[in-house]
Order: sequence, then C-alpha cells, then structure tokens
Amino acid sequence: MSSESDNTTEPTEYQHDDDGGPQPEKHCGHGRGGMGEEVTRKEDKRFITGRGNYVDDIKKPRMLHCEIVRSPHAHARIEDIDGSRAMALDDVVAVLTADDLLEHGLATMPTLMDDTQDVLVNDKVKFQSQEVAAVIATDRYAAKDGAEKVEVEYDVLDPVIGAEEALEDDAPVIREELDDQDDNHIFDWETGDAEATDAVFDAADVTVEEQMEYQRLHPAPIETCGCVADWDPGDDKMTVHMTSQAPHAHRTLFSQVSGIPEHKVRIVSPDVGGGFGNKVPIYPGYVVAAAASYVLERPVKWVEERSENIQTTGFARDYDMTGELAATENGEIKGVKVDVLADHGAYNAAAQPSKFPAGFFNIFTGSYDIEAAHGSLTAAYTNTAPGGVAYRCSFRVTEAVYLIERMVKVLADELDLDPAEIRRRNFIPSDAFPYESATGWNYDSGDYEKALDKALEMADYDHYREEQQRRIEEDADKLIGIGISSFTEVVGAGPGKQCDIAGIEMFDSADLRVNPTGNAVLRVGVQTQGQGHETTFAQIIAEELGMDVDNIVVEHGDTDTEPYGLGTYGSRSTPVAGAAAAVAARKVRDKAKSIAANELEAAEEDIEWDRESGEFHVAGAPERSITITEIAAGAYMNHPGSEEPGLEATNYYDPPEMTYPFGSYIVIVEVDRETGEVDFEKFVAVDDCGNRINPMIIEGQIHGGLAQGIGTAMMEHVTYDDNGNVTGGDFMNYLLPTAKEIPNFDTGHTVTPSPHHPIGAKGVGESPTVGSPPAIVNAVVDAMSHSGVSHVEMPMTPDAVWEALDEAELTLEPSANVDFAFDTSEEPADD
Ligand code: MCN
Ligand code: CUN
Repeated sequence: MSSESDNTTEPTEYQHDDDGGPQPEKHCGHGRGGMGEEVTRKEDKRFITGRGNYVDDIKKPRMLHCEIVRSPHAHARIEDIDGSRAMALDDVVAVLTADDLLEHGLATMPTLMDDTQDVLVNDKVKFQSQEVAAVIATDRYAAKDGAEKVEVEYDVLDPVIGAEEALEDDAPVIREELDDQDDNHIFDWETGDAEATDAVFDAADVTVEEQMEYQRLHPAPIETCGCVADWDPGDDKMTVHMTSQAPHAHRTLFSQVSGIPEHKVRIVSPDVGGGFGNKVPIYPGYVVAAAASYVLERPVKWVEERSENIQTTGFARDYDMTGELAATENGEIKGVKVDVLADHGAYNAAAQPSKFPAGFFNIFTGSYDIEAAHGSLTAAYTNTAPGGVAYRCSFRVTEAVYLIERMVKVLADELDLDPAEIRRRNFIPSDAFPYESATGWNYDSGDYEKALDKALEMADYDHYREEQQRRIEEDADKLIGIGISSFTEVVGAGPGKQCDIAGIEMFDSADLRVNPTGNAVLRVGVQTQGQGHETTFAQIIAEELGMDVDNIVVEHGDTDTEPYGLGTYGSRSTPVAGAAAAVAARKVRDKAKSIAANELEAAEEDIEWDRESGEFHVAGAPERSITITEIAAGAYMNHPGSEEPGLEATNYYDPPEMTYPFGSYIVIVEVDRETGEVDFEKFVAVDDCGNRINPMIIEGQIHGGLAQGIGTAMMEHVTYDDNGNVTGGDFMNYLLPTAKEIPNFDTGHTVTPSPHHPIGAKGVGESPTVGSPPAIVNAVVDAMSHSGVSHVEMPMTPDAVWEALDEAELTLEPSANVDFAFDTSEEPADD
C-alpha cells in the first residue's frame, strides 16, 4: 500500500485557536457542529437514559450460558478432568475440555503477538485462574453450580513468579512444550547505537543512574469482557457479539482460528463499557463460547466476573527498568541508556519491542534532543497471566515516558538545577521538526517550550518553589513537592516501519454516504468504548461538508456493514480513521461540486467551496449558492451525465507517519512527614493534540486519563504471592481511585497541528495516562529530594513514602529522627 494515495492534506486550513488556556474556547464560528465546537455527545442520550446496549444486555431465544472452570494453581499438570457430576445436574448441557476443542481444531488461539495460547488447558496450567474446562447450562447460576462440580486432579508444580527468578538457572521451565525452549527466556532486544552511546557516556561530565519498576497494572474497564456467540446452521454463519476494540481484526482472527470463512463470520461490538486496551486481544472465553455454540447449535453467552477479568485478561507494564543519563555540567543531556527486564507472563502476548506494538518503547528519548541512545531488554515467561502491552499506553510509550521523565528529574537533582530549566535546555527546538530521534523515530511537529511555559504559568510555579523552600527552612510537617513531566507521545499506528505486523501496513477506513434527503451515514472501522466517536467523527464530516452535525450518524462495530478497519488502540482513531473520514468527505465534496455546477447552471471551474458558509457558490456571485444537503437529491435523481448517480465515497487511509502529541504536566503535592500521605495541591495539564475536534471531549479524555495516572502512581498493583496466587485480583485488593482521591485538574492546551494529517489532528486518548505518572512521582520525590531521596517506587502508598523519607533522614542526620522512627525499646511513658 502506498502512502502516495489521494490523501489530500490541508491541515492548517482551520487552525483556529492557538493561545489555549483555561479561558473559553474560540469556535470555528459557523455553529454547525464542526471542528473546535463543544458539541454535546450524541451517544449520551442513550447512556444517560439507560438505553445503552452492552453484551450482557443481549438475550437470544434458546440462549445458553458458559462458565469457565479455572485452575486454583499457578503451575500444575492436569492429571484428570471429570465432568460427570456436573453433567448430572438438570440444567447443565455440556462440559467442554481441551480434548473436545481439539476435535474441532480449536485447542489453541494466537495471543496478541507472537505466541499461541491454550484455549482450555491441554496438559499443563501456566498461571492461576487459567481456563481448564467450560460448563454450558441453561442459565448462569446453573453453569456456575456445574463449574463447581467439575473435578480436576492436579499435579502441582513449583511456580515461577518474577522475571528475575524466572531467568535463574534452576528455575522450572514453564513452556517446555515449545521446541528449543529449555529455559524461561523469551528474547533479547536492542535498539540505538551502543558504541556511540558508550562514547558519549565516557566523555560526559556527569552521569546518573536509577532503577525503577513500572509495576503490573490492569486496565480494569467497568464492563468486563464477554460475548454472545450464535452459530446459525441454516446459513453456516457465526455471529459473535463481543466486547471488542477491533471487530474486523477479531473477525479475521476468529476465521483463522475456527476455519469458518471470513464472510461467514460476523463480529458485532455493541456499546462497550470501557476498554483501555483490555479489549484489544481475544481471550479463551470467546473461543469457548463460539465452539459451544457451534457444537450445540444454540446461542451461548459468556461474561466474565470482575476477578476473572483482573486475574486472567491482559495486564499491562511489569517493566523493571534501569535508566542512565550522560550530561555536561550545565545539564545538556548527551546520551541515554535503558535496560529492561520484562515479565511477559505465561504466554508472550507482548511482542518484541522491535515490532508493533511494543516497538513504541523506542520513544524513550522523549522530548529531548539527545545525541546518542541505547536500549536493551530481556523478556521472560513467568507463571502469571499473559499480557503486558495495553493499558491506555500507546504500547510501551508509558514506560518509555516514565523512564525519561524520571531520569531528567534525577539529573536535575544531581546537578542542582531547576527541573523546568533543565528541560528547557534540552528540548528539541520547535524549528527542528520533522525531527529524527537517536532511535530513528520521526517526530512530526512540536513546540515543547511553549507548552511548558504555559503550564508553569498556570501552576504559579515560582510561588510554589518559594513555598517549598519556606517549609524546608521551617522544618514544617508538610513538605511541598513540585513535579514536572514534559512528555512526547506517539500515536496513530501507522506507517510501515514501526507498525509492520507480518507485512501488513496499518490503515483505517471510512465510508460516507449522503442520502437523497441530505443527511448522511458515516461508517468507520474503528470502535468507540467511551471516547465519543459518534460525535467527533460526525463533527469532521460536518466541517468538511458544511452539514449540520445532527444530520450525520456514525456507525461502527458491525463487520457486516462497516468497511474493514484495524480498530481502536494506540489513540489511532483520530490520526488514522479520522483522516479517512476527512478524505472520504473531501471525495464527496469533489463529486458534489459537479452536481452543484449542474444545479446552479454554471461551469464546474466556476464553482467555489466556502468553508465558512458551508456552501458551494458561483465565483463572483455568492448569492448563487447551494449546500450539500440541497444538492443531495440531485446526486441521485438529477445527476449530470458525466457522473454516476449517488453521493458517497470510501477511503482507506494509510498514514505517511505517526503523530506525536505532547504536553507538560505540573503536579504540586503536599507530603505529610508523619504519615507519608500525599495530597494534591494543584494538578496542571497542558496538552497539545494538534487541531482539536471537540474540546469538551478532549477535556473528558484528559480528566479520565489523569485519574488513571493517579491510580497508577498512588494505588494500583497486580501482586502475586510466592505460590502464584494473585493477591491483587479484585477491587478489594486492586485499588482504583474514586472521586475522593481525584483532585481538581487545571487543563490547558497549545495547538501544534500535525503537518501530514488531513485535518492537522493528533490523538489524545492516552496522553494523560502516559504523561502523568512521572509528574506525580517527580512531585513526591521533589518534596523529599532535599533529604537525598532520589526515587520512590509506584504505587506510592503512604507506607512507601514514609519509609523513603525515614530512610533518607536517617542517613542524613541521625539525630533528627526521633519523630519518625518507632522506638520499641521502651514502653511509652504514662504521664
Ligand atoms: N479528539 C479530538 N481532537 C483531537 C484528538 C482527539 O476531539 N485532536 C477526540 C477524538 O475524536 C475522540 C477522542 O478525542 O473522540 C479520543 O481520540 P483519540 O485520541 O483518537 O483516541 P481513540 O479514539 O483512538 O481512543 C483510544 C484511546 C485509547 S488507546 C485508550 S486505551 C483509551 C482512550 O482512548 N480508552 C478509553 N480513552 C478512553 N476513554 C474512554 N471513555 N474509554 C476508554 O476505554
Ligand atoms: Cu495501549 S491501551 Mo489503548 O491502545 O487501547
């Protein structure tokens, strides 16, 4: 596929708002709901009135229910499975095991990347709660009762928890069924130029190093995963309603796994209650439900419980990183190194960082003009759930941004430089774009200093620096910390080099049809899970065709009717499908022009399009004008002989490059020295996602993502004990932030359009989750850096913060510690 297609680019045509900030948004002004207008979300009416339609709302006649029997052990060989007691229950219809699936060629399925996973365990369990058998019954309760009666005999093996342990010589081999796999090592990976980087480090005035873990997280969407599979033996067709971020890709996978031809598989993704990356892969439950429906010739529903979702579906992160920076004494960064130990769980769903999607880790040089960079990584299998790639992350960009933004703070402290100033000294200058990084990534556009300046001003930075000093001098109980993150994101997968999956270049699609009465249907290959596509995609069309946003309906999520698309992840919907929508609209506009000429009885060359009024008019005679709506009927009933009837166009958009949104976040915290508790004083987020479609929706995206960033930095962690039991596997133990933990956010923006995107837009959906954790950690560390604290691991619980401070103050001045160290040698005096 070539990128030289008719992807016309006019990105800055309606660049309309460059000064940003908390003041009210300036609109395009035409009021039809086009670019930049705060159109109320079209989808909200059905959500707010309880009329959403989620997978678990779907009920079909004769529908059966599927419950999965899961292993209590993390590593165990299955000796025997006996389903007879379950089958003896009245309402149980079937018990399925790996043997049954094998008969239909469905025993294994591809993971997101590079590996195959058992659908139901064949031989050996590799993580706790792995799928062992399935019970199909006439209702959910019966299925659950049945699952409890399935008897499984296990030979329990030693589990391997933690990547470091997994790579020890005597560690039990988890994937012994694979040829050539006699240990738990998956792959090594390298990027950048080791020699050049070493040279820069050797010559540097100063080098710093810090080890930091990005803990295992879970996307935890409010709606868990599930499906209703319905095999129709009359049409030989499999319809699966499922929680999917990528219905077409899932159709192709389903077809490949099942052998049912692709045109006989229909995937429908109805309303999806949050995805956050969790609904990118397929999971065994989907395959089991489809297999059961095929065998039993009845619809089968499978819907996860919360703990099943957290314990078995794709986790994220679990990167143990060591970062190093080399710099001159005035803080000019010359080189960056990172070494990673990655826990990929029992199956490799995370892929090699040289490939999509994990390849996005290559952005670890961040927003800085750094001469030399080198990265290395080792990945290991462990007896934990597979995953690692996706959680509002742009595929390892989160880890990369955390690394570089934390390291800049470490360097600033080492050199005793202001963390804002050191960033300023190293930013890629705004006139250096397009910019190629030391790891070979091509940044499209950026103006980092502008975003930082704006954030500093909004945060009242100087005031808080003074306040911080005052508290230190007064030896106050509550310390002030100021954290900055000036991150660069990369979204919009994407062009070949970085996004090549088995030779497929990534594109997305839009199919626009204007009806004879002048309203329109836009069908897209991406899938919303709460991002508001039904509104923002309609706004793109409203802008391009001068139509009213209310006259455009956006459809997605049904592979029978939508054009083939690769789905929503890596904040690619706007950069890729949004571009496809704009280009399709421009094709329609081109065709409409000749119809306009016909209707206005003028030559086509004399017809002009006026974006402001949304009309075609005759050059020099603006009163002779016509709208798309008015000419739609003519396109069908009165079309010029030179044109086919109809008014529609399709575009498959193959982006020439990715887009690089960015931002500067400033977090001001108060750290209680007595308790280690952290309070947010101020949270400033300045984002730049190029031209903005709907500022209100963007703000919603930012708020949600910042909340998740706070969860990441302060609360969330999927933990395991030595036996491989998930100890953070439900909402009692996996702490998500609630409204109580979330402060007010001050959001602002700058606008630096993408030069290659048809409407100059970049993605924004993941920026806040990617950008905020390092700002928060930097703030907490900053509160304590005068005591010598250089790092606190996430999640920064009060315990962890208190300990870091206690330890630092002990080393600093032993006598000053009476307040913090518990003295257990004496009973408290009772006076
Ligand atoms: N937008 C805009 N102007 C821009 C950029 C974006 O108005 N310049 C709008 C878009 O049109 C879209 C929304 O903001 O309505 C997000 O757009 P985009 O950044 O393109 O991201 P996607 O639509 O591709 O959404 C994916 C992204 C990802 S990868 C995760 S993970 C995530 C996220 O979005 N999951 C979410 N935000 C989420 N928000 C909700 N409510 N639920 C999820 O599951
Ligand atoms: Cu990285 S989570 Mo989103 O890409 O679906």
